[in-house]
Amino acid sequence: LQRVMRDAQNPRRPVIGSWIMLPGASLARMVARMGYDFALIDCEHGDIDDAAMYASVGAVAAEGCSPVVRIPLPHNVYVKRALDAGAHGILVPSMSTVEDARAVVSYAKFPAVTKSQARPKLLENSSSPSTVSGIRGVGSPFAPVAFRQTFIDYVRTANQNTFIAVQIETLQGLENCEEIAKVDGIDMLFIGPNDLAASMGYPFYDHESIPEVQEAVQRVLDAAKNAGKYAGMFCTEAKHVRARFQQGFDLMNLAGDVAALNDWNATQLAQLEDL
Ligand code: 3PY
Repeated sequence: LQRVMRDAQNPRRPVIGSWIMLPGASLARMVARMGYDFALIDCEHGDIDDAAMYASVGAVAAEGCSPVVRIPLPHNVYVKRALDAGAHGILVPSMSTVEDARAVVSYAKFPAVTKSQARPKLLENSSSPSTVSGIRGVGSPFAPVAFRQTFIDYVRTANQNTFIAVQIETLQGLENCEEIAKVDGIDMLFIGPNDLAASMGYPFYDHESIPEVQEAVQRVLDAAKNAGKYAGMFCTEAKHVRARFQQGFDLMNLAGDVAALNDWNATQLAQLEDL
């Protein structure tokens, strides 16, 4: 995903993904073949447990699409499981403080090479891939498969390659978004517009129609761009993806499996209502 994001800057194009809320490798494989840049496996609100997450991540990666896991909370165990399964990136919901943002980065990054004399033999030719250092444990044999790398190449380059996106979707997160964006290792601010609107006092509203929420959206976009980071937005229709891309966002999802199932059935059934 890091490479996809970089390549999408020049010439500029939107990076687009689909949201997976249902378990199953077959479904994940199907979505991954639809032409999206990434598939978001939603372990926050989706019906996807740890075993299903592993299966979906592997299936998406095998199709050459980037698996991104939305973890339930900014906790070490969720970051570890998602990255060890082979997620190319994580999306962390409800990021509200700089401290939590720094903690997530440390969970997601291996310790950086700091003592050249003490480098293990196999790593002897590696340069420290990132200035960001963390506490992630080395050991998953599955993540290298998802990146089509050898184990040692994966460990050497993972700090550079794993993509960390955090969701700004609370009032506190909005207040701190400029500082969160500056945290080294955070790659993207991603807006959860429904939660953001709810935390601003507008639950159950169409956030597109509330000027105050749209000002907040612009503020988060500016915070990301001023920090030299990517900006992402949750979208539910192609026209929203187009508009947000034109506004300056880099990455958008187009709501996925459950939404498509609901919409298609509702539309078709409505056409038969007169019978
Ligand atoms: C939001 O809109 O709040 C989201 O997080 C999308 O799932």
